[in-house]
Amino acid sequence: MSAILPPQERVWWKQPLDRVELIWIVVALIWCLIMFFMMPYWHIYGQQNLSNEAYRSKPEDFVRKTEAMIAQYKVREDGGDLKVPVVRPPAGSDVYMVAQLWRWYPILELEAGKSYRIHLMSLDWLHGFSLQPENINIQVHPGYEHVLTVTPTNPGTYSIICNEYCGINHHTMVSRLYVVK
Ligand SMILES: [Cu+2]
Repeated sequence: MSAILPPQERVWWKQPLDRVELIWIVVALIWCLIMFFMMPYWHIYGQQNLSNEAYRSKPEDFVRKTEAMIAQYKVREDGGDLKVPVVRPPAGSDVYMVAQLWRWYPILELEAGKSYRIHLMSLDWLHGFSLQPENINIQVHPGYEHVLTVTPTNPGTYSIICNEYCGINHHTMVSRLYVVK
């Protein structure tokens, strides 16, 4: 029998299963199960997927928390004429960063080896938080607070770029993140 011709028996599903057919079904099922369990396994042991959280939140509340953090932990200003505050929050704390047409605000300075909960929110459109050269890349939506729990390990200056096209100055929506010893 070939698949080009219609089946001789119209009720083909009541015919006995061929051995080869059965083997293929079992092989396909086992492979499906392997792939299914690889998803949680690779999330935990592969260390590739972020364990991030997202909560509905109001932009004004988020701005308030961000401003409070800046007022308390600002250490200097950066970015030439742009005068972007650089904030060095205490280790283990909740830190906030606003995404807005077309900036990231403020600049964070984190300590290597310490954990932080980085909260991100957009105040207008969809933006993308991409941390270079690390493999961290998440969408930042308005009305949602995205929380990443991170422990930076290597001191250095990291780049943040917006990688969701967000308008005429999208290409200028860049910032940095400092990790210090
Ligand atoms: Cu953007």
